[in-house]
Amino acid sequence: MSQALVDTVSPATAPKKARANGDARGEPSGESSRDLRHDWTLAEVRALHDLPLFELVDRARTAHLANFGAAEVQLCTLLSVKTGGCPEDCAYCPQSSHHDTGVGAEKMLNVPEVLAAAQRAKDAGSTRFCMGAAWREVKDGPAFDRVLDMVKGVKAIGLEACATLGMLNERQAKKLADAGLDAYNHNLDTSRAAYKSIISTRTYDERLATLRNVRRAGITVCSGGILGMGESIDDRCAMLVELATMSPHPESVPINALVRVEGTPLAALPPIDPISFIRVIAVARVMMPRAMVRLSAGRAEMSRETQLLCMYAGANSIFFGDKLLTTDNPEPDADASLLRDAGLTGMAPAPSACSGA
Ligand code: SAM
Ligand code: DTB
Ligand code: SF4
Repeated sequence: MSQALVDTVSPATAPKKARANGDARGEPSGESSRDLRHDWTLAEVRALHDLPLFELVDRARTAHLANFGAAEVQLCTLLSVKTGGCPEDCAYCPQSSHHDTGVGAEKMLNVPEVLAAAQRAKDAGSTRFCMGAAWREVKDGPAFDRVLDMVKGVKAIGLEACATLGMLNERQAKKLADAGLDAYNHNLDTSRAAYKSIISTRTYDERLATLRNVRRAGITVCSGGILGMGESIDDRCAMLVELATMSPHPESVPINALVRVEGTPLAALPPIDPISFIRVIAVARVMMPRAMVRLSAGRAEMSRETQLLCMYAGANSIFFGDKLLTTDNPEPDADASLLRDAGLTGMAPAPSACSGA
């Protein structure tokens, strides 16, 4: 990792505008202001989506600049702490035991291994560390207790801690909150209507119930979806309506482009058109102006220009590190060059991430 990028995330480069949504600060979202809407209809979101591209991007940029610094991008690192062998049948996922992808069931990582990776991520310039497990749901017991220790350790290093472990009840969410977890990622993935063609082993309502449990425990909500799974434009808009009619809005909205993995049922789909992808980023930014819109999986197949237009249209976070969970992400040096060439800087750590609490 180049020293120049590490330098950009020193507190001296703290954002001109503080992140307004309370993400990673353990605060309730600051959602009292009138510019936040929770009553979006599919028809108006579709109209927004279909605006001439530059008009849509202008609106997104205005919403972005009202809430975030113009040039700041949060760097986050992902780590799969329990890989493969998952009983769910998510059609996109290389870790499902229903698909023959070459990703086998591995042993869970131990706490020191995870904390060593978290320290490396911090040293490389990341301010958020997200731990993923190929589980249908959290089960009480030693594996969950180990995750709690991982969360405590990641916080002690001074990073925002995020986890994505599948479904969760309220008591388990509370335990994660007590361990210091800042955010829980649980994606809606797509619209309610399209969901059934992607996953049969759990319902959309179960996903929403997990998100409610996360919210009730005081953990910030990270929820978004995947584009390029054969969904319609209305499906994309309907997914954003589900998210933006939550009150408060999710603090984080990851938008993934499908990583087409050989052996999954979606492997032969065409890649999503970059302009279609950028439109969804821009619509998400307009609808949820204070959320972190996270340009997530799929960047390895995107041009530099597509990625930069996503950031101009409101994406302000990327996964940093050469691997996502099981698939490739751009090399850190390539990302450092991308940000440097565009005059973008890594976002400074949120105060709570520095406390070691
Ligand atoms: N097992 C947990 C769950 O599903 O909630 C957590 C891990 S799961 C891998 C986290 C998210 O990764 C999924 O909800 C999905 O949105 C995303 N994901 C998985 N495979 C993907 C792929 N091939 N392309 C893009 N995103 C993917
Ligand atoms: C999210 O929305 N995308 C990340 C994170 N949340 C956990 C996961 C992407 C996984 C891509 C496929 C893989 O690497 O296995
Ligand atoms: Fe399992 Fe999560 Fe992959 Fe679905 S997305 S198969 S729940 S690891």
